[in-house]
Amino acid sequence: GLDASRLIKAASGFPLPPGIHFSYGTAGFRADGSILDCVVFRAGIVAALRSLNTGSTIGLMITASHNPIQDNGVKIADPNGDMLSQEWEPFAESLANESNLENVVQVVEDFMQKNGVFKVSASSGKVLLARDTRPSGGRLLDAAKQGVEAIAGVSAEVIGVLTTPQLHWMVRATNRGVGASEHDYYSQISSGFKCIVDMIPMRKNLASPSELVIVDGANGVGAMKLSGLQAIIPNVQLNVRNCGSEGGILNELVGADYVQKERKFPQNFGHASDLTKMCASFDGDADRIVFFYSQKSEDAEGITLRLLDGDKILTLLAIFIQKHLQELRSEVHWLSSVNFGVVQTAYANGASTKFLKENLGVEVVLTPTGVKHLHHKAAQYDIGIYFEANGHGTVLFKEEFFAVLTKTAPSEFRTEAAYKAARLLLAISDVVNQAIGDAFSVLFLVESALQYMNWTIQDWDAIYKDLPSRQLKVKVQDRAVLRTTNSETKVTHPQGLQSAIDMEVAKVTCGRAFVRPSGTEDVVRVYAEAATQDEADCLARGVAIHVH
Ligand code: 16G
Ligand code: ZN
Repeated sequence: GLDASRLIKAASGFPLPPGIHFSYGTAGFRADGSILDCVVFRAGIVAALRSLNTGSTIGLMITASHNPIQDNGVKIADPNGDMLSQEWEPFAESLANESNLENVVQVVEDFMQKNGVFKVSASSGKVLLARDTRPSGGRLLDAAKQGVEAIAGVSAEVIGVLTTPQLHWMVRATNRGVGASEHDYYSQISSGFKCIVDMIPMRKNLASPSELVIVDGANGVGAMKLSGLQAIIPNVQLNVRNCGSEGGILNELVGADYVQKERKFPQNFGHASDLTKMCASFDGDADRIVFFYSQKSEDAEGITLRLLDGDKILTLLAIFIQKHLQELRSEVHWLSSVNFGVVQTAYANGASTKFLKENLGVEVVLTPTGVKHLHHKAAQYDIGIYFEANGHGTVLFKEEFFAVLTKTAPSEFRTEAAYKAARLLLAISDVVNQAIGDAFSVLFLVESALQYMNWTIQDWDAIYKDLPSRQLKVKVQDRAVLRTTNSETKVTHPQGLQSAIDMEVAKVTCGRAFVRPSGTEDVVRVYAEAATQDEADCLARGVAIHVH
């Protein structure tokens, strides 16, 4: 059972700030770092109980991703390295908001009873804890540790500063019983990358030993940790900018979120000397990445940004993976039924979805916004790829299919090409982070795919042309009034809103629009796309008026 006096004693050190409601949003709790001690302490309790309940190691990460430096937050990683089970979210939220200490014990006991926390599980548990580079991180990590240790039988292992995906990867590796150190993480990515590059059929440029990628580190943990890979990755030369030194501030005018939303160069980019070179931008905790390059233009500055977002990344990876999968399917009859699918959200540019369906013939499904939704859907395929347009995504291999690839003897593949395809897919599975989207993994997977296919970033960009789009946010009295269905593509409440949107859409060429309540801000978001930028802008404005 629960040691109530131990819990109360520990909890009394972390009083709840009055007058604030903390909600477990799309990706955990987030707020100004100065008011989060109590919430983080209690998230430590949740992680400890989850560890007892699953009999596995759990992760707890202190980060606020792309938010400003003074913010912070906490997310919990489940045994497979994915996000905390949604069934536990209401518990995490009610625990975080309980103002009476006696009731804290009651909330925990009720939940434990209901879920048989101690029945199905181990008598001891373990939680791995890490944080990004935010100044409030050290103090909050300690609060989380005390929360974990408030539950008897659970130990806290503080790893220190990591990217979010590194922590998720370690949780997954620990529970699979394989090497789970930071060094193991780097060597898995680099050996997968080497394997892909070694199999490149013909190299165009044997004279140039390496490709240059310029990285925007968002002045965060990604810039700092990338050096661990830089040292052991062949064939890629990295030039990392916005490392957090030289006065750069985390996420301020830098990072993937800034580049993708504002369509602007991050600081220290956009120089004439960078023209046409491949650039990549991480977000503050390095679980997101977008690519871009600079192109000569006629306007005042003379240089414009060409963005390659999550949809373009997804499409590139789908082309690369499908090529090898087809080889396998056609040569090895018992693999002919292996299925492959991609997962997007309503924000995916219509041109990407059309290309995936019509040109590649792959199955495309939509889910609501939020990584957990996409991840679970992608996990249903033998190989599933998911990406949000904002650059969060990864590739998942179903356990059974992965086992077939690893266990089949070379002779059973019949042809050399099929054997090679199997090895390539295995190498891809090493480079990707199957726990969660990972800027490092995606950076090197994209780079290896481009090298393999002998493409430049411009070739990649030309796969399809994005439809012009516009996003707006609208302040409303109560965004909870708005309800959606069909993966947020249609509104059900308030009544009449969907038909008003339909009327606006009909006014423009190739129009598409939807609205949804934000999960992270007190606003309603509007998305519109159409054949021209003017029409997309006009459609977004028209829809926004109906939302008010
Ligand atoms: C969170 C989600 C992200 C989503 C965004 C939408 C995770 C790890 N992050 O940042 O996937 O795109 O919320 O924000 O799930 P919104 O609801 O405010 O539009
Ligand atoms: Zn992030």
